[in-house]
Amino acid sequence: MGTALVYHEDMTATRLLWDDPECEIERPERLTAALDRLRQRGLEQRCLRLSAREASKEELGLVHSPEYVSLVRKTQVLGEEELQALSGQFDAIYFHPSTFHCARLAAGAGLQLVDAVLTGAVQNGLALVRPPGHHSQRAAANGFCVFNNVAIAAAHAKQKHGLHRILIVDWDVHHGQGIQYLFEDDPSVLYFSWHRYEHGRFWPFLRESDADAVGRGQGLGFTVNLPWNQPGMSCQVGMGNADYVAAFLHLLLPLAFEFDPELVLVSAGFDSAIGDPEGQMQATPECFAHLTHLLQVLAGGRVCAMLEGGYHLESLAESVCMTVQALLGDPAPPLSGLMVPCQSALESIQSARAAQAPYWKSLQLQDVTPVPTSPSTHSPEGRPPPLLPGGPMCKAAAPAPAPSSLLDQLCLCPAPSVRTTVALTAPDITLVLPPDVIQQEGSALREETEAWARPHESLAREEALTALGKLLYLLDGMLDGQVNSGIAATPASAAAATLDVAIQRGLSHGAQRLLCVALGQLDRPPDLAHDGRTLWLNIGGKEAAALSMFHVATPLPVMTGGFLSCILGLVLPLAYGFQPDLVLVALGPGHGLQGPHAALLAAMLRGLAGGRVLALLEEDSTPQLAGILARVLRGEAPPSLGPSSVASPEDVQALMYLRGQLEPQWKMLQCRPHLVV
Ligand code: Q9C
Ligand code: ZN
Repeated sequence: MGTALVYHEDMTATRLLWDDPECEIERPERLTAALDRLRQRGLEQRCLRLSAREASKEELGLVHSPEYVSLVRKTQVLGEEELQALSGQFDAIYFHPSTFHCARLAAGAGLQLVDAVLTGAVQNGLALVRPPGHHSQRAAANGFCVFNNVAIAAAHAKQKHGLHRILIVDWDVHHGQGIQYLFEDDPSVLYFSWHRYEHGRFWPFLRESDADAVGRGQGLGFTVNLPWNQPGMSCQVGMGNADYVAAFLHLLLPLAFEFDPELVLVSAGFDSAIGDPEGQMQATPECFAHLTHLLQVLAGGRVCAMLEGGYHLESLAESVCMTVQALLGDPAPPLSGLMVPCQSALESIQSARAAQAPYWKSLQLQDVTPVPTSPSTHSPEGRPPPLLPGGPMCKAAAPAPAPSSLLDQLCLCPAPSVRTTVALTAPDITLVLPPDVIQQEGSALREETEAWARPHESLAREEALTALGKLLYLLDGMLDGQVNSGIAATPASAAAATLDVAIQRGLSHGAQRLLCVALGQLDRPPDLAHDGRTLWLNIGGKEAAALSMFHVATPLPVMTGGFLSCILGLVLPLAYGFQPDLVLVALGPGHGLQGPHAALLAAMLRGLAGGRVLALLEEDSTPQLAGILARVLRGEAPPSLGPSSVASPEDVQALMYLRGQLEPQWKMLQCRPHLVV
């Protein structure tokens, strides 16, 4: 459906006319650097280019007072000294004769983007704007912000499009207190912001930026603040990829799924990226591809991002490219660095979860229930299973590369030109496939296929061999980088053996770390080596069991809420911690997943391994299931699940038990800090 890029060159006009070290970082080159890089990468050309229009007086009036709008209008005719004097009445603000025009274009760009998405002209988009907006208030400019672009867009989406639930994700490194004030009593706008806080010692130094500010009146629980405090000595300088992903998995996304937004607006500031002089954080640009990707599973993929801060031109340009790439549906480059959230981040996440727990069912069960000492479900031996010995991460596996110095490791891994291939035999499959999903004709050589099949009785039949040949051919295409993702089918009786061969073939043909998510009745292949190269995760086992840190089984959750907590609380933390370079998802006998659930799982797993995901289906799966999987694997948004039921007590128990077992090895599972005794 496409991605809009909204821009107008006039927005480069506003600039600082006098000396002010605090304001000089907000300069015109921010826009040109981002746009130039999008062009260089060929990303701008893939977007629907929209020229920004000015927001009208009425539109600005959706969130600002008429007096304030007139005040800003008057700056057009002021001289430099008057501009400087007026600027001094606000905190961290400069006015320029072009400010009014630029700020109206910035707000108008957001309105155009929302209109394009909500009328179905595009799926999503980015507005490249300045001045930024999230600090600006009903009658005040603040922190380089004149009109509150994102807040105006949200109010417009409610008023002109009749929306009832809008999620605003503010990943800028500063607290968007302007947005918070404008919607703090409004339950139709869920506002999430993480921000550098340092216990109140970081700008804008507000008490109401802390985690216990959760909204007022009808809006209680619809303001979510995640303050980043000074990391301790055990941590690096600022928050990094693992901290950001953990905040999404353990705080934002559970609430967001429960909220079930119709639209996601992003206050996309990139001063939260590495290199930024304001934020001093550590997250690399690829992290923004992941954050964007994770948001695209909400609201049927209707995501509108608008630029806020971001003052390191190189970091800003890369991060903008990563965001646009993700919006376009390209697979996200793997994240660099150890995926271990720092203690300070976990403390923040835990205190935000505790502050929000009274208002959100998805947080209640998990945080109220203490970690069980004796699980309700047992490993086959009836006692806690032995976990593999070893250090903080999977030492046996090739460790993820350590982060090298700052920006010198920025690289793009170009997506293969063929995104998704299906190796399916059903004659009516073409009817449900998008036109650019290739239907594979080829098969692996007969002799080779037979050699792989030989150890397995269930692969002796002709249908099983034919299916295996197609699967091996597809897998080779993925491992050689010709194809990004794919779907293969197998007769139900041969599912386990086919999966076994796929794992062996993947490992022997270049995969360093292979994640296998097996749904339904599929056992871990008995001869699979315990060398840490394969993480086996069975969803659909009889009981929750962690037989080693690389062999995890959990029952299939019965309710949508349980399914979501299983994905966000178990599957994705393990997957992000493991950093696979190949993912196999097998829907085996009795998997019981409905299309939308399977699509959500596949869509979220696509964030791993550079999108190299091979889905294995049973031959008698419906064409609809194959179709929906093909669409999410090529980058389309999964359908939204609708309001989610709560997790059943059994689902919660299984998750709690596995967390207790696995947290010491898989740090991404943690959503609270260690207790220091
Ligand atoms: N060193 C935006 O990012 N100065 N505004 C803070 C602390 C003001 C940031 C000084 C920063 C405003 C949109
Ligand atoms: Zn900022």
